[in-house]
Amino acid sequence: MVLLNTTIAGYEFDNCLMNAAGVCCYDHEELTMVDQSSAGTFVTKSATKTSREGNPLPRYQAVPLGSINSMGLPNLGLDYYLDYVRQLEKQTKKTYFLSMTGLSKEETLEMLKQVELSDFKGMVELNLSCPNVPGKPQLAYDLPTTENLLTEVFAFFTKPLGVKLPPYFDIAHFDAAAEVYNKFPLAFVNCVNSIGNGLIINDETVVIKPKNGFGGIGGDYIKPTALANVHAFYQRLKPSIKIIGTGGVKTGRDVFEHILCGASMVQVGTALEKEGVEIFARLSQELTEIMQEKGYQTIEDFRGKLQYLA
Ligand code: RRO
Repeated sequence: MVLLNTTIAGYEFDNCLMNAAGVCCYDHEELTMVDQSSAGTFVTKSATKTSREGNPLPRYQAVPLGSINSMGLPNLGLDYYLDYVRQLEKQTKKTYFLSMTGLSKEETLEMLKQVELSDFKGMVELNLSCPNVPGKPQLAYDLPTTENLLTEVFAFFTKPLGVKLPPYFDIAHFDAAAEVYNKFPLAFVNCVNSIGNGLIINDETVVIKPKNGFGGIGGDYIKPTALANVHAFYQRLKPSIKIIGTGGVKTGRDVFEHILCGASMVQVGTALEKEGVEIFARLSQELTEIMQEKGYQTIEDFRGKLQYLA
């Protein structure tokens, strides 16, 4: 008998798979589809205080090995997502993730105060890594500013909160980033957001309009980077900070590898956009078959147990 359940910050999930923020989570209709699929829960599109239209179209393009996007944070505003999740919480025992990111420190703190004062029972995923708002660098590449923000957040915020991180690419940066995140009572870190500011070209022309074609890369291109970030933070963070693995997941084998690197939960972005919510049943089946072959009954039997060459 194989079980795919998992735990983050003491909260139980029947299935370790869910959507990645930004995919299938813009409105009630999309969120309901994930909620009613085999996924263990959902995360909402990163919300700002008020709704945003985002960048001009075309702003997302799938290609054979992945995707590029420069959505520019289109969302329906914090109230919309908070109200919807609070309504669902009255009907089920599931724990949901609310993603948010302020356009300034003040906006982030104001939104978190609103969530703190509400009766929301789930977890917050604070997005420190949006690569696509013109003129706004990714916060998590500026560690002193990130530390300053998290210090102010945890001065008042008492609900479970984790952070969505961009990929880091240097061992010294893994060390420095982990030192900062270990200072806080984070429920989780989510590795990784898209690899920022790539370019995909068709014939002689870029494939998305904003930022002259520069955009966040997802899909097959980013799996090795995602696995490295999951494992680097698994090795460095205190055990109370769980890891959510995101990046390049389109088969049960990809899910297995994220868990082997240390992920307690695994999110699906580009492949969910391509295949739809049926992907969660397929990935669950494929992961179950791998676990059966290997004699694993739960994901804890192999989580983090990546082997090294002697
Ligand atoms: O909306 C976006 O352009 C976007 C966001 Br907020 C993010 O965190 N990651 C991404 O690839 N796109």
